[in-house]
Amino acid sequence: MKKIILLSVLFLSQMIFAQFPVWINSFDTPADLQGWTFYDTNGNGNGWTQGQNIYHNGTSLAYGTSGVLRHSINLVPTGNATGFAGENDWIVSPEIDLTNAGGTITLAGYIGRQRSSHASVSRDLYIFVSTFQKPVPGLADFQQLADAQSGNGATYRFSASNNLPSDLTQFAESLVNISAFAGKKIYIGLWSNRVSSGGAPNSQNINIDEMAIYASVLGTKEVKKGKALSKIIENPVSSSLQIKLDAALRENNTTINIYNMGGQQIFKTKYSKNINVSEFPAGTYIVELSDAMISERLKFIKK
Ligand SMILES: [Ca+2]
Ligand SMILES: [Ca+2]
Repeated sequence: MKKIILLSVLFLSQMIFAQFPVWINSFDTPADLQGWTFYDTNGNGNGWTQGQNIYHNGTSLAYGTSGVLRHSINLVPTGNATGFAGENDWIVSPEIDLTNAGGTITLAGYIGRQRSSHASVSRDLYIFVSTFQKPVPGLADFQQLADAQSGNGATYRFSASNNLPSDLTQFAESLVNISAFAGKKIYIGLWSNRVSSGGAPNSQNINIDEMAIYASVLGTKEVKKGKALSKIIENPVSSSLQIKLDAALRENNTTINIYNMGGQQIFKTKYSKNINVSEFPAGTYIVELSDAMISERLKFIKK
């Protein structure tokens, strides 16, 4: 199942030349939703959640093996959540910092359906721009975006309905151009609702295997001026990449992702003081340090 996602990323990076990852969430573990805010607005105990994907195996609904962000009105193995007809649930991301991102900025979602009869898994996305007056949006700000499509942000739509794989355990790539938010700090809100008019899709039962933002231009300045940042102790690197971690990053929760200059992820591991990169070809790489709350990116050269 992973394979298609890696291929999708490969495809994306080939399609849009030199895409740098700015933000990636694989939704693989509950820790991946740290900092996200959940709103079960109709109070039925059912809403957006992290867990295994749900799909129909031909006989009944079952859990798959992918860690996803999902919204389901169907229960496993059968039946519906109580009060599903009134679903009106939101989830809002933590702040996503695009101050270092420019050029073409693409938001990618890897989306799967839960039943073969659900041809559409379109989902509106609401993007709120952080400002000095209102740095952190509340639910009402997103509801205003959804209602009037006004306010401090914009509406987009994930729409994977035309290229959904017939295999319900697989995911289709949906791309949204969010270049308008270059240099800004944003929040992404997802709404799962039963609105039947006005154009907002009312289909539920969605699995999102991964969301990512890629930029064609990445500033070289490091973000968060004036604060302690992670540092690469010796750069260029011969065999062991040594990183002194920013105190703001929680060591036990920090993941290391390494990308080549084509924007492809080539390595992932838990943080440790010495990371063996002796097998890497000589060249320039971007290492991303992330503890789900905070991400930092550093460049290094492999000798
Ligand atoms: Ca709900
Ligand atoms: Ca995943």
